[in-house]
Amino acid sequence: MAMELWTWGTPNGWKVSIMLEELKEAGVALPPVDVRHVNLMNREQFSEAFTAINPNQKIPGLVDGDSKLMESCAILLYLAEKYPTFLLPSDESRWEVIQWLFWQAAGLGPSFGNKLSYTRYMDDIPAEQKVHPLERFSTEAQRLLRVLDKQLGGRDYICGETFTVADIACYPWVRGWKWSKVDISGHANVVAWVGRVRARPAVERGLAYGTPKDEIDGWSEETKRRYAALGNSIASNDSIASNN
Ligand SMILES: N[C@@H](CCC(=O)N[C@@H](CS)C(=O)NCC(=O)O)C(=O)O
Repeated sequence: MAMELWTWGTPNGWKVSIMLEELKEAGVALPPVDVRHVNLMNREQFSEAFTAINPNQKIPGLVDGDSKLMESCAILLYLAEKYPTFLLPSDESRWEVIQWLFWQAAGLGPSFGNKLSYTRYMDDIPAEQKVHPLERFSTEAQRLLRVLDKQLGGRDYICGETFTVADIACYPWVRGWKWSKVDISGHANVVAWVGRVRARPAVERGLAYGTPKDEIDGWSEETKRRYAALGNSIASNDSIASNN
């Protein structure tokens, strides 16, 4: 029976699509995956069909037989437990991986996500009301990057030499640093890790769910025009180091 992945091309969605592709790359014979696109621009996350799967009305959602799952990191754990591989080790390092997974869910994701929202999407809020949240989430994102940079010192991946679900959870947010305007360039280990993770074939395939292949690393002119036509402003990337 096919699994259903309800998703959209955003960081929390990419966590699950990267996971599915990494499992395949690791030799797991997955059942067919039926990808259902939940268009956030059209507010499809609030549809009855999606709400029945994810009462929190945020992508991703996974349906596997009678199981309906929400929360990207819970879905990563579900898939990792159902299909055991190096992505969630079974030795003593398992809890190190799980703690970094929770660190992402409770810290990195919300900070980058909030910074992104105030930087790019909340056009209806007066600029002066954005000053405090931009400062707060920017400062916290930089603090978290220092933690990640230290953890990555002398390691290829977050929990050592092996790529795990902790990397899968953190990468999609960090890779979008130009979009969220969270400058990672002062964190050399993080910059090297982003390049290392991006080079994995399964990561490339996972990022292509819901995103044209030639737009994985940047929007085409046509997509920029489409977003602009919908009334979304395309802010420039020139001021990444600022809190805007
Ligand atoms: N904690 C949730 C967060 C999910 C989330 O915020 N998804 C975003 C896309 S990255 C979303 O659906 N946003 C639409 C909305 O907030 O209405 C998870 O990890 O799954």
